[in-house]
Amino acid sequence: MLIKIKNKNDIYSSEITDQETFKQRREFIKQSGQFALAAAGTLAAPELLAGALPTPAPRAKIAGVTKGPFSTDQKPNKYKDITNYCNYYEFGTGKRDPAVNAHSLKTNPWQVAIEGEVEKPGVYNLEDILKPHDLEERIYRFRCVEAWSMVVPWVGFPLADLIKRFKPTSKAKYVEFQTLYDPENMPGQRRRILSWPYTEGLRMDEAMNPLTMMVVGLYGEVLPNQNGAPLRLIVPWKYGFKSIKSIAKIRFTEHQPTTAWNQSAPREYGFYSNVNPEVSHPRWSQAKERVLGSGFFAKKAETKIFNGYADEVASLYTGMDLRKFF
Ligand SMILES: Nc1nc2c(c(=O)[nH]1)N[C@H]1C(S)=C(S)[C@@H](COP(=O)(O)O)O[C@H]1N2
Ligand SMILES: [Mo]
Repeated sequence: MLIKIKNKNDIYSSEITDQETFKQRREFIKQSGQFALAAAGTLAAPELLAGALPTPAPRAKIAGVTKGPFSTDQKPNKYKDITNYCNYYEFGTGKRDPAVNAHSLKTNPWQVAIEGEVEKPGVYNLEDILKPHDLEERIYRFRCVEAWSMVVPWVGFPLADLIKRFKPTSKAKYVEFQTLYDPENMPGQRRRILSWPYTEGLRMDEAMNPLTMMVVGLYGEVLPNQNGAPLRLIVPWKYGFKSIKSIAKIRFTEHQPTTAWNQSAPREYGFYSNVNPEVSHPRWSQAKERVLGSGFFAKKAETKIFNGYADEVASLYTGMDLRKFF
């Protein structure tokens, strides 16, 4: 990721690319004068380090998980890579930082506030949020805006099923999500990297699409903190930053919500953020991706429109100019 630094006390970042050449990175280190952050950036190739990655402690197995629809037949990435190569700025901007730091997140007890244009608002215990839902495993492709991708066996259930239970009103056109705000246990929130809490949003039809998942597990086990425990979103046809972690609030709104990355860099991160090889990020192409685990020197893969999920979601955007609504 490319981190722009104004001065020591005013650190803000734009989403970051690890597709950059090492030369650019060195240039950036020179310019930024912040070696610590830049050094974290040089760890952006887990393949090179694979041998050195710690095996994460096993988490509790989730019982009664069935095979869900929409799974890709691509081979999932290793648990080690998925849990050691994360973006979770509340725990640091380096890919390894969340694995090292996210143990300080307290996921129990956990509550989720349901707010806004909805018939059954309230603050619900996580158990009550999860109770009625059967859990399924879906192996999804996942594409970060930084032009790397991986394949992940998530455990969860369709967001649509949860939304229906709370009965949105006819005014509910969008859904906004917020991560927990807890600067004491989330050290990144003590720095002005983004405007906290991390916020994301979907149009109602995107939220109701059967691909959109509420996720509680990974590889059949309870989700590790660094991957967004205890409850996160997964929207597989959008860039990774839409898939907000550790959700503490779900708000139904009439108007399009602001999102953390759009607020921080509106020219770079739009509301829709659909994976689209034809629409470049202002600072890099989105045409190709590096598949994690394929080796740092492996040929890059072609990025597919909607991350390969066009059959399921292209119709949501009929008539929209995807360059304008990026
Ligand atoms: N709260 C929160 N959610 C977040 C992020 C974050 O920094 N904070 N990073 C996003 C980005 S940029 C990506 S690519 C994915 C990464 O998910 P993973 O670490 O489980 O692969 O989480 C997204 N959700
Ligand atoms: Mo990302």
